[in-house]
Amino acid sequence: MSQATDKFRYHRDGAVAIITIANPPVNALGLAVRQGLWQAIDRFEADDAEIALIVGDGALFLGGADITEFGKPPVEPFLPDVCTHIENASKPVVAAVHGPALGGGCEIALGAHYRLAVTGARFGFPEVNLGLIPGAGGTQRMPRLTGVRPALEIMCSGAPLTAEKALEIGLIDRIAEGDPREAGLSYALDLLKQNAPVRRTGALPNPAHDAEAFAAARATWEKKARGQVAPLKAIDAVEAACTMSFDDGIREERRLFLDLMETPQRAGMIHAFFNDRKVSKLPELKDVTPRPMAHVGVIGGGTMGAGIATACLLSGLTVTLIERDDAAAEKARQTITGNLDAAVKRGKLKDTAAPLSRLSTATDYAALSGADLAIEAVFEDMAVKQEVFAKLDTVMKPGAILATNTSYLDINAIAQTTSRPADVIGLHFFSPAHVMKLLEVVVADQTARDVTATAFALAKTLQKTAVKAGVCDGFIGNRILSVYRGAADRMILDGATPWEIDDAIRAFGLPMGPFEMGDLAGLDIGYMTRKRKAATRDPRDIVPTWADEMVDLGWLGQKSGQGYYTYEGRKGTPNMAVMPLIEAARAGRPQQSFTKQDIQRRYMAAMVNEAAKVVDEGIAARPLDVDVTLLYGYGFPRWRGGPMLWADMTGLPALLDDIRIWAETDPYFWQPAPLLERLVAEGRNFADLNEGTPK
Ligand code: 3H9
Repeated sequence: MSQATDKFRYHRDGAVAIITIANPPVNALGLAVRQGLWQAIDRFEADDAEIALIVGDGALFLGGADITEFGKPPVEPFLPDVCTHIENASKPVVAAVHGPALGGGCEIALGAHYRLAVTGARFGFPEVNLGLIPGAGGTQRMPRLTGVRPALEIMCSGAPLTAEKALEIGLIDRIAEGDPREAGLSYALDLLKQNAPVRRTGALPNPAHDAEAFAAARATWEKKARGQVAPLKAIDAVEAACTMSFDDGIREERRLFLDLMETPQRAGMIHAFFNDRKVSKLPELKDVTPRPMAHVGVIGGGTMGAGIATACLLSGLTVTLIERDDAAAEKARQTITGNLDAAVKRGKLKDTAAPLSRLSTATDYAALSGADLAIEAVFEDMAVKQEVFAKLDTVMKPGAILATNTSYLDINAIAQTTSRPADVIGLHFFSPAHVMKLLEVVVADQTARDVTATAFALAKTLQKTAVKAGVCDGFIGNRILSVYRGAADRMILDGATPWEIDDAIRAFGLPMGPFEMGDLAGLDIGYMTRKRKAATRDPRDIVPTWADEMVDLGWLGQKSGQGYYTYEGRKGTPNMAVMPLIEAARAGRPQQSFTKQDIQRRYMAAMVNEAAKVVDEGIAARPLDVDVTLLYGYGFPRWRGGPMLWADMTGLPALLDDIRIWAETDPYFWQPAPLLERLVAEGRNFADLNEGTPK
């Protein structure tokens, strides 16, 4: 079969033609596979086989369309036509699914006349996670089999279904145990025996138009999608299945799909998809074997330490938590138990007994002598941390890793208090540590490569996304945060209100604005950071005096009932009592009004400019590491891909022009990043520095 042979096998087993798709690693439906499938169906039609069986080789059935082809001109045969070609076969076609059948992979199965799944198979339409909708007939065929409700749920959420659920809703016909080829063959022979006819899903009547289901789905996804357009388009496409002929519905689905393909949201989400995989691929860690990791010590049982311990317990690790006395240890145990209870409620855990059996608490560091890793999560103070590390150095076994969860402090200085700086690393978790996906792995000057590799392996065990960062004040994320927060404070001084800024940032797609976020985290945190930095602050820097005054007044945000907002429970209304404090700080400064777009542009420019410095200094290895950090640690909307992609798409020259204009009145704050200037001069983008990243 010409060029498709290596991705395909066409075999005869008696009356059955077995079509095997073999395109590792995920059997994506790239051009060669589509051509091969088309030709395989033609061959099946031409020979004397009585029934065809489609199976996937390797770990799964089919992972969907080949995402690396997106954004390039599509080449025939198009996937929807391949599905229809299968459906139009004059003899029955069976799909035998194992592992995931996703997106276009699920649509190939729907094009077949009969569907079997082996236990463990999953059916999903994850296109919304790529800013798309199913585009190969899924929105038209699935509701014809299952009705609209399950189709709306799976296509808007992107979450896959188990084989059992797929059988229950009528998506598939049979479940079997064991090897998909054998199970499929036996099903095909059964069908032959029964003289089973060709059964075309596209020929089924339109699904009933369930107006209530559509209204409910629109209401839910307008809220949940927060600016993301694809889920709402998926609803439109499923509705077309109810109101149009099958052929018109397919055309409507294709139109919506191709429209979405042109959107920046599609580009943003595909950028994020590949970055998720690229971020942990570091050339310097290739072929480096991680150290063994089963027993973790956590020092400090506050919110952060308890969260880290919870994350480790949820992932099957053994945890010894050190606190200063029995009462504090007991309190930490209660916090962890509460976290685990909440995980049970969220369906993440069956019961708390097993993880709790792996938890011990102690007040003596000697209890850590058998641990493979210790993670310190004590008070953010250099002297306190150095004392902890000196103690760890005396009790930890040779080869154990000593990690700090500091969010700002100099890890080189911490490492120097030990006799083994090569074993010291930063593991910066985000709060709540058992929920947030990001782990900044902060590599100090002397950190050994296998220690870094172990940190990445740990992140995988904890199901977190690890980003490598270098040592500086705030590493990647908090360093950039402190600058865009600074831009927000400057806009307040120049005439914007905190609430206008929060509104604008939410409208941009973040779940919260910076001032709501401050209220949630506690305004004393920023206050303490300002105090810590006071001695080294450049006199040209501005200080948000009102923010210090708020803390002095006891306005700490949600926990004290008022901050930038006043709270009834967790719902806040603007606290106008802040305005006189702000107005006093503004005295004598020229005032201007800011539109939403003005606010968004300054905020983003500050973020990108600092990020460019972070990349240039090697604190982040590549622009994509910044994008991943902001996505998983700071609520940056996934559909925008990340701030560096946003900057590329917005246009670096115009962004640099703006920064230069703002620098005329505030040259200290708006110092253009040298990397940004170089890229503009060379006509390049940040993406060009993400070497090898598919665009
Ligand atoms: C679609 O189908 C649209 C249609 O409705 C209509 C079309 C007209 N294409 O994740 P892993 C790569 S949209 C190309 O680490 P796992 C991935 O980048 C598509 N490449 O493996 C990685 O490469 P590398 C709907 C793909 O075992 C390698 O494969 N489908 C694709 O942890 C291994 O990936 C989806 O959205 C692809 N479709 O998980 C499914 N998928 O080694 C997306 C993966 O160079 N994929 N790669 O870094 C997944 O969710 C997971 O990959 C999967 C396997 C669950 C399949």
